Amino acid sequence: MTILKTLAGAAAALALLASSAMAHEYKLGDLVINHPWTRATPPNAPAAGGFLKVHNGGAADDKLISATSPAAGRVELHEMAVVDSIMKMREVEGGIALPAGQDTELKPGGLHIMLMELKGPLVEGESIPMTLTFEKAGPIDVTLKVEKMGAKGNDHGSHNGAAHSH
Ligand SMILES: [Cu+2]
Repeated sequence: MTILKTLAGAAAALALLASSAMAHEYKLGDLVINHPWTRATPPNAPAAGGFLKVHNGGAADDKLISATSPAAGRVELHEMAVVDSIMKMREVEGGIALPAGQDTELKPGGLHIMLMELKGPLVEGESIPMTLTFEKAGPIDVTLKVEKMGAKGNDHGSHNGAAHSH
């Protein structure tokens, strides 16, 4: 590859990065889906959590009923619940409710998307394609940003990379 081509490629990649960093938000009908993300995994990790925020600006409740990703053999929707004094995750029956006029946040320790049967490790900095399907709004393709291993997602107010120190 010539230097010129390399530079052009780098510029295109940068432009893509810049635009996705600024607008990592999706609109689907009355729903706004904000910053889908996941975490880097160690080799051979069987599963990873997926997180995002949904604002339902409509007058009717909606529901996240399923998700699929080419990076995972199977994707489930999970909630955390205390079972016999132990916090465990389990599948949410009927999907994740998105009440009208409200924000619903999927985050570590709470509701989340579970990528099962991972086809390979998730690498920090990469993006994972995912299709989300809502009961009323229908399906939408999004990408999950892969953040560092153990990221808690508390610092997304200022999502500029500089805040990722923990
Ligand atoms: Cu889970």
